[in-house]
Amino acid sequence: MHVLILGGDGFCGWPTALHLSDRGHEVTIVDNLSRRAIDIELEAESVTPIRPIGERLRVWREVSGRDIGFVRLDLATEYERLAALLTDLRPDAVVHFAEQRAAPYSMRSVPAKRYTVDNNVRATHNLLVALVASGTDAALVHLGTMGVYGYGWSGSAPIPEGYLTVKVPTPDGDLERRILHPAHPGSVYHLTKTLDQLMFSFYAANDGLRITDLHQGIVWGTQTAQTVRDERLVNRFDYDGDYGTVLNRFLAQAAVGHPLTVHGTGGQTRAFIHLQDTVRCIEIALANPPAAGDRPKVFNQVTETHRVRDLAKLVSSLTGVATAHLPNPRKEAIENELRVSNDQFLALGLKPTSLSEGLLDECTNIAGRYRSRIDPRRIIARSVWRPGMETADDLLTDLPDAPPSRIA
Ligand code: NAD
Ligand code: USQ
Repeated sequence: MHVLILGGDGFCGWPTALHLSDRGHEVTIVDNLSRRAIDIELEAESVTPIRPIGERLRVWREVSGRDIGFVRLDLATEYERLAALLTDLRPDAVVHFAEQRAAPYSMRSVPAKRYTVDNNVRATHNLLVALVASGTDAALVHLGTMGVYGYGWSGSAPIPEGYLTVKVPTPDGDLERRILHPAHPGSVYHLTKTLDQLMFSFYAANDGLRITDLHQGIVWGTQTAQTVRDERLVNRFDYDGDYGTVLNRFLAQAAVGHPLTVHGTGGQTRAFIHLQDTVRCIEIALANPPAAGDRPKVFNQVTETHRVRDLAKLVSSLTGVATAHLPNPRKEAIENELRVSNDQFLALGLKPTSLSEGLLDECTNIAGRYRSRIDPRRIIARSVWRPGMETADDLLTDLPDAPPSRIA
């Protein structure tokens, strides 16, 4: 199968490209390298020393004997080139990762809010129009987010996979309808993912596009079976206040003895998945597309749920580093329960990697090994959800020195 990986230079896209190439698929990466440009803007770097895309691809050829194509293209602004590419390559499948994906970055300023909406909405819409206009009959798999459902909305009922059955009272009795789960975005970034969902519903119904939307939880971990094959294939690991996600951030903080930055009480419960399971889920989704005319298929791509303060406690117990409760820069529920249905992936053969299996390896082989690359000034999250919200800068100066990390 020829698969286009849009956003294939990124944290999830790069290991997916290698995984699918290793499985014998023909792979072409499309990326505008905007994520690398944002690193320069934020003066923050991946903890792991990621190599330029050209070198990554040469090394993959050396270690696997397989070629991966690369096209530098901006999906949001280069529609004609995108349509021509689809006409030229006629891919069997397209995996769409190519969006600005950090909630804090999307809230940091007016230009960042506008960029996130312009980039994400236009990228997705250009792709959908181009698939139709070029007559490309490819299965489309998109990386969405658990955050489209919001947190705390559904009480103790598990969050269903994309759709909800509702009863509408009418004078003639109740009508039963299956509707897209109501959207409760918690950031401008998450808002763009809810808009993506509507676009998918429309193009599936109107044009018969075959679309799968993966509502993914927070991805943790860095490496997969392919990225470990040569140090020059190493995957990205973000730890900074905008792009670092909570568990990876705690691991990086522990590696340099920085107190673990729990926002508020740490009562926020979120869904997680290991990167190795992400690439496997995408392979499963590609093998099980909906039929033309079906509504978009939605999978909840998560394997575990955890409360933020419990993650901090776990990392603290592994490393000896203390926890700090900081003012929460976000506008989110202080505490929430979260139960998520993920039956479809389990039924299709996913064998989840648990936190207990992979965490120690991450501590030592990634965060510990590359700790000299961590800049403590990039750790505190400074993007605030509302002007005037308190940030942790002042408070941190009052913190006692953390005991030294036990990471070797
Ligand atoms: P990332 O920022 O590391 O990768 C995204 C890639 O897309 C980058 O290489 C970037 O250069 C590229 N890109 C962005 N806009 C583009 C455009 N207009 N044209 C071409 N390329 C463009 O992000 P990631 O962590 O790999 O996330 C990938 C996808 O998965 C995102 O859509 C994100 O919303 C989703 N997701 C990620 C997580 C997570 O924890 N990382 C969790 C749930 C969902
Ligand atoms: N948090 C802390 N301390 C930190 C960082 C985060 O307590 O140092 C808290 C946040 O306040 C939040 C939770 O941890 O309550 C999760 O934050 P996060 O930055 O790990 O995740 P989030 O902003 O939700 O975004 C990430 C990815 C995004 C993806 C989303 C999946 O960046 O691309 O869509 O996870 S989900 O959360 O399921 O919507």
